[in-house]
Order: sequence, then structure tokens, then C-alpha cells
Amino acid sequence: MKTILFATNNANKVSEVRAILGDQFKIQSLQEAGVYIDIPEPHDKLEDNAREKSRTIHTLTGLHCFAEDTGLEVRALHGEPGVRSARYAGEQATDADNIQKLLTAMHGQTDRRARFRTVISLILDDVEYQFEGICNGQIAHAVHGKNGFGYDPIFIPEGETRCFAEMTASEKNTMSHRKKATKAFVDFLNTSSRG
Ligand code: ITT
Repeated sequence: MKTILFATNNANKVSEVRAILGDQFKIQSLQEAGVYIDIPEPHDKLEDNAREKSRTIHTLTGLHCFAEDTGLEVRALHGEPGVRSARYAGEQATDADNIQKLLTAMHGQTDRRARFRTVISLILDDVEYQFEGICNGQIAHAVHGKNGFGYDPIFIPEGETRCFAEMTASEKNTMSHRKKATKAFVDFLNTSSRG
């Protein structure tokens, strides 16, 4: 299995995972597979939403595929926005709306600890496998940088002074939640000789 379908409508995720994987596996996007659907995310756990996305696309296409769900979990907000990260400021919220809502919620807060958590759900021969990646860090007091996507302008990973959005894509890809989850997923594919 050299080609695997990535069940996401987020083009930023596709380019990050492609860059992380290099030429080890060929990632096919939903667009390339001719699949145009709004994948449901109805659950209150990243694990369940990731599974919902991969199963939906596997049922539709019959192909080996994987999906991921990612959330930004903020300690002082009891894990919010978490699984609701994409819709934090409303169903049609933009990245800027979500960031603004989070900065407002964190106003005056001294405990700025947060983490990104990614759960990948892989379906191979009708069996599901999950892989997790966590990146600890802090919520900045204001937006910084123009790279990346989502909450990258306000997330400072542990051991860094810059936000993800101030880093190059390859710098982010050395330390991100997505990098860690993708590495676990690739190690599994390689060790189970499915590559
Ligand atoms: P799919 O469900 O189609 O994969 P999505 O954009 O809806 O795409 P998620 O539900 O996983 O994906 O996204 C949760 C939110 O977290 C969304 O607002 C993203 O922009 C944000 N996000 C995900 N990964 C991120 C990253 O690496 N850096 C910053 N923000 C990220």
C-alpha cells in the first residue's frame, strides 16, 4: 500500500502531512479522489470525530484511508475549545473569529498553558487504528506571524519564544502535534509491513 487517501477538506493539513511524510507514502486528497462531501464531526471527543471521518470516507470509497481531528486544549478554559476548535466562535467562524474569541476568553489570565492534540484514525482492511500526537505550549497575548493556519498565530510551542505562525512550515513540522501523530502512524505502517 503506497497510496493512501486522506479524508480531510483542510488543504493545510494535506500539505503538512505530505511534507512530513516526504516520499514514503503518496497521500491522495479527497479532491484528487473526486470526493466532495462535508464530513460530519458530530461527537464530543477527537477520537470519535476522527473515526467518523475515516469511516465515512472508507464506506464511500472502499479505499484505505485515514482522517484526523485536532483540538486546541487550553488549561485555564478547562480544555476548551478542544473538540469544538473549528466552530469555537460559531458554525461559520473564520480562523480570525476563533482567535479573537480565545484571546478575549484569556484576557487577564496568567495561566496560559495549552496543548494541541491530534488524533489520526486509520482504516485498513476494515480495521481501525488510532494514533495521537500532542504539542504542549502557551497561548500568546496577541497574534504573531502570518504562516500556518488556524490558531498558529497565538500558539507558542514549549521551548520556543515564537508562535507557530512565525516559523517556517518545516520548523513547525519538526515539533507539531501533527508531526508526532503522523510519525506514530508511519511507524505502524512500516513495522506492520504494509508499506
Ligand atoms: P477536516 O475536518 O476536514 O479534517 P477541519 O479544518 O474541520 O478539517 P479540525 O476539525 O481537525 O479540521 O480542526 C480543528 C480546528 O483546529 C480548526 O479551526 C483548525 O484550523 C485548527 N487547527 C487544526 N490543526 C491546527 C494546527 O496545526 N495549527 C493551528 N490550528 C490548527
